[in-house]
Amino acid sequence: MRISPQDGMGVTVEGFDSTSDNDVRALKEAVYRDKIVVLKGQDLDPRGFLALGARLGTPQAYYEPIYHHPEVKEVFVSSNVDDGERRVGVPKTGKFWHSDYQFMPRPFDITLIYPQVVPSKNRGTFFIDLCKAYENLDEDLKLAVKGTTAWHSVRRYFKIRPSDVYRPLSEIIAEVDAKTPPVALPTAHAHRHTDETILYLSEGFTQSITDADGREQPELLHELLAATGQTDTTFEHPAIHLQTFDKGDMLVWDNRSLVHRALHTASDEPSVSHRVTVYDGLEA
Ligand code: 7UC
Ligand code: FE
Repeated sequence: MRISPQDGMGVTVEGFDSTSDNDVRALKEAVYRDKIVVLKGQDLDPRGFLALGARLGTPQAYYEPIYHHPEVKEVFVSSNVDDGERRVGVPKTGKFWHSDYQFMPRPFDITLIYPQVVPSKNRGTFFIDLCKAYENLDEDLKLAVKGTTAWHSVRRYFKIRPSDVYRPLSEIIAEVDAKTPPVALPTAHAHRHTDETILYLSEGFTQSITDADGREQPELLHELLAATGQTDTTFEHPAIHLQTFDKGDMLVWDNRSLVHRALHTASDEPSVSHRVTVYDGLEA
């Protein structure tokens, strides 16, 4: 396989062979070193896609079954295609800054996205590197982050399921809060697989930051989100990388270092993506 750097962030890989131990090892190294890897010219069915994910770690099926691929539950389906009968997957997923499973006790280590039906315009995913973001904080903010805790929740972006129709909203919210209570992590913490410090917060899932005495620090949260580029509605902040893709490309990224945000086509063109997420190392 041949690795070439991209402008801004990440690498592209030509000639990746998902059955080669050497290629899989090199892919994993590239994910933690370069953060985003675009594998060109992949041709895998959902089972083959899951098998590749399983070579990078332990795949996890998404906790809400409405996202599951009908044959392979570990494959998460994002799709705006609705034939009026049986819909597969969920439309407009991840259209906000986040890291996958950031609202769970353990977020995923690696995410793989494999676009299946690729619209002609407005396709891609925005990324921001939260390790770089920590490095670039001014000393005052670094000091302010020390000893604080960030709280993450799915509440703002939990999607109503077909089975929720006619249920009281209060009951659904109570269910979400019981099933996925907010999780706490040190705002800045060490990456599990590198020696970098991650400023682990997102505009979509981080609901608050508390100081060592448990007091909420809303201004600090806002300042940090702004410093990382996550409040820039023009997406021109220098930290933002737009990753585009063509049919056959597979995107593999370090889900702990990066926050991402899907760019969904504004037209009615069909768009379908498959996703596999894995834990790399099962110890907590
Ligand atoms: O529909 C979605 O945007 C899914 C989102 C709430 N969670 C994706 C994840 O893996 O955290
Ligand atoms: Fe996502």
